[in-house]
Amino acid sequence: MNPVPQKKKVIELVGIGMSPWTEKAQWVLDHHRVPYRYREHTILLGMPVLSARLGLPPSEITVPLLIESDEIILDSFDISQRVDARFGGTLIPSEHGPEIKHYNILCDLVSDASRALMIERLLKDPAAQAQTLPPFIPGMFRGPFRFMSRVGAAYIQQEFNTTRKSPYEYGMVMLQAFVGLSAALERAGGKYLIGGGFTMADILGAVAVGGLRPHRRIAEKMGPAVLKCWTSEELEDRFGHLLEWRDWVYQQHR
Ligand SMILES: N[C@@H](CCC(=O)N[C@@H](CS)C(=O)NCC(=O)O)C(=O)O
Repeated sequence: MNPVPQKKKVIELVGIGMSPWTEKAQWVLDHHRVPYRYREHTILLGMPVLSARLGLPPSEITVPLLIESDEIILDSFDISQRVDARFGGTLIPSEHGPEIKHYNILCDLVSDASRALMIERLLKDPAAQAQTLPPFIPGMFRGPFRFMSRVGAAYIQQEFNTTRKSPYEYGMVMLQAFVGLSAALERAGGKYLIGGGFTMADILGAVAVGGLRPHRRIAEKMGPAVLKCWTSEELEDRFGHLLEWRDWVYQQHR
């Protein structure tokens, strides 16, 4: 008798296409060529369905999240660690674990600052508000429905307390992180941050540099006004070398 065929487990990643946290987790999955299904999360509107599906209160849910069978992993770095460990640990070699965790903190600080600044800019820019509406809203309604983007932005502002620092202070967080990253890169010889080869540190550094200006891969998912909201023009010139490095890392490894 033939055994009953097992239903193939499909890994699912729920994320937000323009989010640096999603980019981090997705890069690790793609690097290891893991087959998975990607589902775009719609801020606010998508939460009731996600919450019902996962059996978790909305307050406990952030994206990206990875669903595999009955297991849910709710943090981008936890997803990265889990996926990498299963596929040989080449991105996070154990001897470099602590250093890589440090780069994750740097990446989180920059992502948190760039999200806060992006929301500040979005709330002042009607064109960006129209461009961030979900794709199912038809063109003629995008103007009148801009308020939905403002509600979504206010929700993120409250959920992640993004007004706890002033824009100036967020700018300083980014500046300090990029000064540190520049020094680390120079110390390491200008190519890879740790050990002379590609690791999770380079993914985290490259994703963090997205706080200056998103990479083309992410930028092409946005309208021009939204891209402007995600761009820190006042820092771009000073850290042009980091943008060049980031583009090189993407070209080689993404
Ligand atoms: N520590 C988390 C943070 C992720 C995070 O802040 N995600 C935001 C992206 S803007 C989110 O889930 N927002 C959607 C929501 O709260 O509905 C991680 O690394 O995955």
